[in-house]
Amino acid sequence: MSSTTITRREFLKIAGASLGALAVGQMLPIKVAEAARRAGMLDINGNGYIPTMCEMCVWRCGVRAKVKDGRVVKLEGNPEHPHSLGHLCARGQSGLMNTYDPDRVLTPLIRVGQRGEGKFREASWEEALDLAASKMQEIKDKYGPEAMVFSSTHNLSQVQFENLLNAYGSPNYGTQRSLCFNAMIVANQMTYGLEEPFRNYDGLKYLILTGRNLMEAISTSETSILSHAIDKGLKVVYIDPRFTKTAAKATDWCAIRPGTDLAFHLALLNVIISEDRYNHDFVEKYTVGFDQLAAEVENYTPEWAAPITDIKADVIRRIAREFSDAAPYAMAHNGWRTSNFENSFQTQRAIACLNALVGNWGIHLLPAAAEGAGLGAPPQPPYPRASAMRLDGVPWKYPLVPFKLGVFQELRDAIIAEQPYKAHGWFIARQNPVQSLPDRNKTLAAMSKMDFIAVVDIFLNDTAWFADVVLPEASYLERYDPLNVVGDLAFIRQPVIQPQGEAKSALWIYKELGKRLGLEDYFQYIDEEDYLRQQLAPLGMTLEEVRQKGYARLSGGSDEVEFTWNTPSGKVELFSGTLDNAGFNALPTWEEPPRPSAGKFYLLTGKVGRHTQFGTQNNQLLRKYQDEPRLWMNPVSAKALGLQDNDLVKVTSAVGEVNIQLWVTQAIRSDCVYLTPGYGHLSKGLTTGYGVGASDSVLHVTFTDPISGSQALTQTFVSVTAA
Ligand SMILES: Nc1nc2c(c(=O)[nH]1)N[C@H]1C(S)=C(S)[C@@H](COP(=O)(O)OP(=O)(O)OC[C@H]3O[C@@H](n4cnc5c(=O)[nH]c(N)nc54)[C@H](O)[C@@H]3O)O[C@H]1N2
Ligand SMILES: Nc1nc2c(c(=O)[nH]1)N[C@H]1C(S)=C(S)[C@@H](COP(=O)(O)OP(=O)(O)OC[C@H]3O[C@@H](n4cnc5c(=O)[nH]c(N)nc54)[C@H](O)[C@@H]3O)O[C@H]1N2
Ligand code: SF4
Ligand SMILES: [Mo]
Repeated sequence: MSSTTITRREFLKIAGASLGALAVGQMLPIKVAEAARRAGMLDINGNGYIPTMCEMCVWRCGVRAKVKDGRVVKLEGNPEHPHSLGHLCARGQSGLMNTYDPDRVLTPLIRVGQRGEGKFREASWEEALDLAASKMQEIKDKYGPEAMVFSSTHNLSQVQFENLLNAYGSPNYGTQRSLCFNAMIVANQMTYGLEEPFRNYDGLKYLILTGRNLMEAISTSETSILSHAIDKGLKVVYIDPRFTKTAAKATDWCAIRPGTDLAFHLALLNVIISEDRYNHDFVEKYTVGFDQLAAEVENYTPEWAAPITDIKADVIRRIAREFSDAAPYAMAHNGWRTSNFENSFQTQRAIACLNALVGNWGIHLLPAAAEGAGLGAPPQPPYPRASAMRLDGVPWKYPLVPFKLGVFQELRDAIIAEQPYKAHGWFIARQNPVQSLPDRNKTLAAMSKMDFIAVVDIFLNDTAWFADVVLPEASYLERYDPLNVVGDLAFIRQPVIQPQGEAKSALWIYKELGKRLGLEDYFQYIDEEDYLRQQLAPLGMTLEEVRQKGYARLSGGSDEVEFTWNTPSGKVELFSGTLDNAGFNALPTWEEPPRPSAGKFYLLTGKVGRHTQFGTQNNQLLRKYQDEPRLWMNPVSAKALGLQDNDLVKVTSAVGEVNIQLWVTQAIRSDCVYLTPGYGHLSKGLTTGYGVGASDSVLHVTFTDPISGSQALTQTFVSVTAA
C-alpha cells in the first residue's frame, strides 16, 4: 500500500481511534475520506482538507473543510475557486453551526394541530412521501396539474425541482427573481440580449454603484476585488439614501431621494451626450437608437435632476464628466436587487445605455459564460404540455417577464383572488415566502386557501411552520448536489459530514416523490453519485477525480469578446423595438414615482453582512454578534416626532404595523427609515431567532413594475409613533 492510499478498514480504524477526541461532530463520509486520502489531502490520522461548496447564500463560494481526527472542525475559502478566492464571509465561516443547529429538522414531519399552530408528529419517509404524493395526485386528478403551485429559490438541485414541476405539468412556478433582480435581468435582455454581464474590475478607474451595497450585500469575490481596487485608487460613487459600509468606502456618497435614480442617470446621459463625451466609434458600430436617446434626454439636465434627486447639479455634472473621462475604464454597476420602485426597470435601462455610450463593453463588461455547457444529464422523456395559463399573468399581462420565472407576488395574489382559477396545493423548497414576499398577511391568507402544503427545508422556517408535511433536506455539508459551473470549471458539493438523523438530499427527495407520482421516467438516476457520474460522462472524468480536486475542467470557450448581441438588431439597443412593440417606453423616460405624504417615511430595506435573507437569524454563531435590529431614523425626524434613541416605536403602513426599538442616526435621510430584513420570525421552531426584532415584510405593500414584474419595496410609506 502506498503512503497516499488507505483501505476502508484502515480509515475506520484510524477514525475509531480518534473517537472521543472531539466533543461534537460526525465522522467524514467514508468515500469522501478515502478519495481525499488518495489525493494526499488527508493524512493517515485523518487531518487535512476536503473541497466542497458553501451554501450559506446563493453565491456558492468554494470551501476547503478543515478536518481534524476525521471530523470537520472549520470551514475555509478554497483559493482555487473564483467565487471565494481563498476567503469565506462571516456567514460562510459559521456554516458548521447551520448543520449542527439544535433546531434542525432531522425527521419528516406531519402536521397534527391546526395550520400555524406548529404541532407536528415525526413520520417515516415512506409515510411522508406517500402522503405528499397522494395529496398532489388527488389535486391533479380533481382540478388539473395547474392547481398545484410550485415555488423555490435558486439552488443547485433546482434543476430537479423544475423537472418535478414540469413532469407534473404545472405552469405555476414562483421563484425569487421577481422579488430580487428581475428589473436588472429584463433591462439587460432588452439592451444587450443577455441576463447579466460579467464584471471585470482589472484596471477599472471609476465605478458608479446605484444602491449596490457590495460591502454588506456580499458576493465574496466581487466584494474583495472591489476592496482591493479601492485600495489601489478606484474612485467609487455610491448612491443610496442610507450611509452603508459601502458608502464609508466610497469617494462620493450621494444620499439620493428614493426612487429618483432614473432622473440621476438620465442627467448623466444628458451631460455625456450634450458635451459630446460619448464614444462615437462604439455608438456608430455597435448600437441602434442613439438619435432617439439623444432627443429623449435633451431636457434631462443636471439642473432638472437636482431638485428631484436632492443631488446638486454641479455634483451630477462632475460625476458625468469624471465617468466619461475615465471611460472605457469606467463602469456603471447595474446593481442586483434594485427592486425599489416601479420605475426601477427604466433605471436599469438607463444604466445599460450609459455603459454602452462610453464604450465600456468588452473591457469591464463581458458576456457571461453559458451555465452547465459540456456537462451531461440523465435522459428523460419530453414533458407534458401545460394546458393552463399561468396564474400570475405571464405572459398575457407581463409579456416581457421570462415565462419560466414569473411574478411571484402576483402569483400569490392570484391564489387569494382565485382568479383566473383556484389553486389547491403548494410545494415549496428552499424558500421562505412567508417572509420574503411583501405583505406577510396576504401570504398567510394565500396559504390558508390551500388544501395541501409541503415544504422542503432544513429548519422549521416560517413557511414550514404552516406546512402539512415537512421534508427535511440534509444540510449543504451533508449532501451531494448537482455540479456547479463557474467559468470553465465545474465544482462539486460533496458531503463532509454524514447526514444527521433521517435528512436526505433534494436529489433523493424529488426522485422519490416523482416515483410515487408515476413520474419515474423523468428521474433516471440511481442515486446522487450516479447523477454526478452522468454529469461527468461527456468530460471523460470520474467522480473520484472530481472528489479529489473539487472540480472538473470543461472544454474552454474562446477568450475573444464578441461584439454582437442577442437582440433583434444584433446590436446594443438604446432604443428597444421590443419594448416599443409591447407598448412600453422604448427609451428610458422619466415618470415621477409617488412620494410619501407629510409625516410619512420611505421604508428602506437592505442586507446586513452577517445574515442571509430570512434564513440565518437562528444561527447561534451569527446571532451572537448581531445587535438587536432597530429602526433607523434621522435625528431631525426623531426630534420632530419627539422620539429618542432606543424608544419603542410603532411603525404603520397601509397593510400592517410592527413595534420595534428606534436607532437615531445620521446615517439615513430624514425622509426615510430603515429596518433590517429577516427578523420577526413567526416560527417557534426557530428557538434562537424567534422573538427577535420585527418583520419588514409585514409592512411592505405589494407594488409591481409592469415591465419586469419586479416588486418595488421602497414604495412602501410608513408613519412612526411612540408605541
Ligand atoms: N450578507 C448578505 N449578502 C447578500 C445577501 C444577504 O442576504 N446577506 N443576499 C444576496 C442577494 S439574494 C442579493 S439580491 C444581493 C442584494 O444586494 P444589493 O442589491 O446591494 O441589495 P440590498 O442590500 O437589498 O439593497 C441595497 C441598498 O439599496 C438601498 N435603497 C433602497 N431604496 C433605494 C432607492 O430608491 N435608490 C437607491 N439608490 N438605493 C436604495 C438600501 O438602503 C440598501 O442599502 O445581496 C446578496 N448578498
Ligand atoms: N423585506 C424584504 N424582502 C425581501 C428582500 C429584502 O431585502 N427585504 N430581499 C429579496 C431578495 S433579494 C431575495 S433573493 C428573496 C429571498 O427569498 P427566499 O429565497 O424566500 O429567502 P431565504 O431566506 O433565502 O430562504 C431560504 C430558505 O432556505 C432554507 N435553507 C437553508 N439551507 C437549506 C438547504 O440546504 N436546503 C433546504 N431545502 N433549505 C435550506 C432556509 O432555512 C430558508 O428558509 O427575498 C426578497 N424579499
Ligand atoms: S458569500 Fe459568504 S455565505 Fe455566500 S457562498 Fe460565499 S462564503 Fe458562503
Ligand atoms: Mo436576491
